[in-house]
Amino acid sequence: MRFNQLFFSLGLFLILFSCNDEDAKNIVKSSTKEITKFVVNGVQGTIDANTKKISLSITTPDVTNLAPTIEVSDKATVNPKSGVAQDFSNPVSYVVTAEDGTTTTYTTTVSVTGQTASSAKAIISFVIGGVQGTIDTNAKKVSLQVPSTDVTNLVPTIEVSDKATVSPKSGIAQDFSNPVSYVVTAEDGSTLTYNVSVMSQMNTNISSFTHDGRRYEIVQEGKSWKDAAAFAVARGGYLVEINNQQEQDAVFQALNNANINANNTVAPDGGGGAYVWLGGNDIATEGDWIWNGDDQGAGTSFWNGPTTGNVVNNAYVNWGRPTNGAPNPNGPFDEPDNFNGSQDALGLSLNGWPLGFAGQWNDVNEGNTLFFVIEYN
Ligand SMILES: [Ca+2]
Ligand SMILES: [Ca+2]
Ligand SMILES: [Ca+2]
Repeated sequence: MRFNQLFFSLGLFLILFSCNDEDAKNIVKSSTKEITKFVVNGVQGTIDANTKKISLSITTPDVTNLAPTIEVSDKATVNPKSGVAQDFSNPVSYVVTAEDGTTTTYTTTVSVTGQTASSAKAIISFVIGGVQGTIDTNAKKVSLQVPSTDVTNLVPTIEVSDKATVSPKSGIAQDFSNPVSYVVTAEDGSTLTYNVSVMSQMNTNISSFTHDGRRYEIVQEGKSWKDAAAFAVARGGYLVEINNQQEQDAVFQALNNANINANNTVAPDGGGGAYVWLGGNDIATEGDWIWNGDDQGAGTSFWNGPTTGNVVNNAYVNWGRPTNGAPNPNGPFDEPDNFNGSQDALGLSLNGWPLGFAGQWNDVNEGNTLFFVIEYN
């Protein structure tokens, strides 16, 4: 028994000893650790063995959930594993571990073919203190009224098109005493400049009324016709365009209720009477009276010719005349007389003049400093 036992132990010892010896001598573990193939959606990646970079371009626009098929050197492993989905919005690192435990890292970049840089560069929203600006995308203008009296230090929150940037940036305080230019740059580098006008709502010379679902403002601040139109546009409106008797009556009634000091809005060339500006003029072509309250130069014609002219397309007119009450579109009218050859802007009389009654219209010189009425859509 003892003999057998000894032999068994010796044999076990020899077996163990000889195995260890063989391992050490003959088995050298592989240090090879390369990615040999990297495929996403059937597209084979380009593998740079020196820089350890893999790049490929796919047509699928969404790169946030792609599962690549990866092949590596014999006996090596890769992490993350082949077939496991990854978000390729940014380059993804793959660590390859060789049989001998050494590692190397590949960086994989997936791009989307056919995707051109965006040219979108609009201001989508412009907000100051909770007040949303009115954005005119054609004119590239933003206008808003804020409750504060001081506009010298206001912080706007600006939203622009996807992938576009804006300068000055959103959240940066600006002095809005004068319009401020904001440049929006699209992803493709193209730019657009917006002009932003901010006005204080506390402008005490402005009162408002509504008619037929529309808002109007009476501005008791004397301006030339063109300056008045610019002021109206900056507020998001236009000098009032009176299209029918109801609108005429609503505007005239509101003017009568506005406690206007007639001495502060006089047109000397309009018989010395008091007037407010309406949105009509014949500045472009003498005798061609158009509604042009935003002063964009074009508008709907409502009268053609002098006092003996004609209504255009059944438009409403209320020119000065010998009688009060509702106008007869065929006249007779005493205006527009283009007095002194220099009356191209439309005034509504507050207190009558030798050739018309209060409420009626007179062509007067556009340089007069008059109050005015703004209409909003
Ligand atoms: Ca109107
Ligand atoms: Ca004229
Ligand atoms: Ca006149």
